Amino acid sequence: APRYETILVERRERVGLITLNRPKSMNALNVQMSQEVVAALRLFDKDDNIGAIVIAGSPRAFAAGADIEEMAGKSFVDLQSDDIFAAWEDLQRVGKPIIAAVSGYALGGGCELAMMCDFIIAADDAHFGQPEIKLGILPGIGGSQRLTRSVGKALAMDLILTGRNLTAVEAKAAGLVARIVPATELLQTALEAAHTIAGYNMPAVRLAKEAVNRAQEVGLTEGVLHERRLFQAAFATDGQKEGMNAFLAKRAPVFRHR
Ligand code: CO8
Repeated sequence: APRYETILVERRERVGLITLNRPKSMNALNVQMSQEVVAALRLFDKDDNIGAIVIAGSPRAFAAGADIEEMAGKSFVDLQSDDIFAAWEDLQRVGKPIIAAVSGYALGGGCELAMMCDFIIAADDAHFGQPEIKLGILPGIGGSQRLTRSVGKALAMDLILTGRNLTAVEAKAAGLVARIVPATELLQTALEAAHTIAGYNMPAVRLAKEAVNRAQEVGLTEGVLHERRLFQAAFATDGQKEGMNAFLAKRAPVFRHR
């Protein structure tokens, strides 16, 4: 198994768990961490024994942003030629669902990483924000785009221009967060949600994720057409027969893992 320095990687039955682990800097996202997270995700995505993935942080911070120490001395040309945060875009190529389990601070790149996951479960003590403006910069890992799509222009402008944070309750009301749970129950809740997903017909799970993501990219007519084709494709899987036959026979379905 690969050796990681900035993350912890575990398996809990059919769930892959990635824990961001740079406690001295509130899980600040550096280049090494981006490479390790993406490498771990790729291995889980290819592994038939894994059906869903959880990315978690620590109680104090999911991640307090990109590593300011690492970034501070960079020039425009450094960023342009090294494109140090491009690795995060590989999250988009993971076909299995990824849940962000957010407690404490999810700021800047941390909020952006959470938004790149498929949905967010937040602890009641979570804080979300894009405070880059306070550092003289702006969001750079998709925050201006994903936050705007998620919560709308008014609130996205407010957060990105003032740098203020949202509480978990505010983030839930705005549609950024799917669920809020007590901090002590966060990891268990996220693992249970992932475990539920991992028990379903995997090809259908991938198709469902693709269908919802399509809604972020295209207009309604195109999106509905795309969904129709994906729906039809689900009927080419063993799991569709199993799911429906089990329902009709009044028994629990047993889905294969591929
Ligand atoms: N980078 C590096 N170190 C950090 C970061 C960070 N983002 N956040 C916290 N730390 C460090 C602190 O420096 C401190 O280190 P030390 O103990 O050595 O002094 C340690 O973590 C603990 O932090 P605090 O003492 O500040 O703890 P508090 O509880 O007082 O405050 C906060 C916690 C509110 C989270 C505070 O640390 C903070 O405001 N952090 C910075 C948040 C921020 O501005 N994030 C945005 C970063 S920019 C970004 O994400 C841009 C992404 C796009 C880049 C694309 C480039 C191409």
